[in-house]
Amino acid sequence: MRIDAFIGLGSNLQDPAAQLARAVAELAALPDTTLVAQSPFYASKPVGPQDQPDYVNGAVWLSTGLDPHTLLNQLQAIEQAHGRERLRHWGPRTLDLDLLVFGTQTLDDERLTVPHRELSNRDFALQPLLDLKPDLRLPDGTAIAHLRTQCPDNRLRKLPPPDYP
Ligand code: A4P
Ligand code: MG
Repeated sequence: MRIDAFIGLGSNLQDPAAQLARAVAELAALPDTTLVAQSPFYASKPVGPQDQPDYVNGAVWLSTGLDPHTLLNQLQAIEQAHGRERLRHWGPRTLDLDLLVFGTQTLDDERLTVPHRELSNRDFALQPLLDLKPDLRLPDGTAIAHLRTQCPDNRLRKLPPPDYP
């Protein structure tokens, strides 16, 4: 059975928009998975430590036959391939891939909390989800559109579509 999975992408090092564009292609190529849609990219001010560059954020909608932990393994392998170093919590990174929503499933174990625990506080994750699917809801029925009206404003700026080679 295939599940609609929504992945948040973020980067603030080494040409962030290019990191995201590459990651979208890598996500589209995952086994037993198809890319349904990709959101626009947004520039945003860092949440957490302020002594780091602005971020570029976006999201993709995947249809996948992978289970959530296998999908997380794949996300972490892509992060590693982008030279991700885990130096500081909420610190700068070449690529962060977060599993935001996985169908109507709720998970909370030592490796995975889904929906993502910070989702409702982050316009840079909520807005791309809204772009992808304006009627998207969390498993408890909460509309993403409602969360977007309640969440702190992080000065999102929509970026022009990247130039593809
Ligand atoms: N983990 C648990 N649930 C999930 C999930 N749903 N998706 C675990 C992905 N991973 C999940 O993540 C730590 C662990 O979370 C993983 O090993 C996984 O098992 P990490 O990426 O290694 O480390 P981190 O940076 O300390 O934490 P995290 O949670 O990724 O940070 P965030 O919450 O993603 O925040 N500001 C702007 N404007 N834009 C951003 O994208 N990102 C961050 C990072 C801070 N500020 C930002 C942005
Ligand atoms: Mg992460």
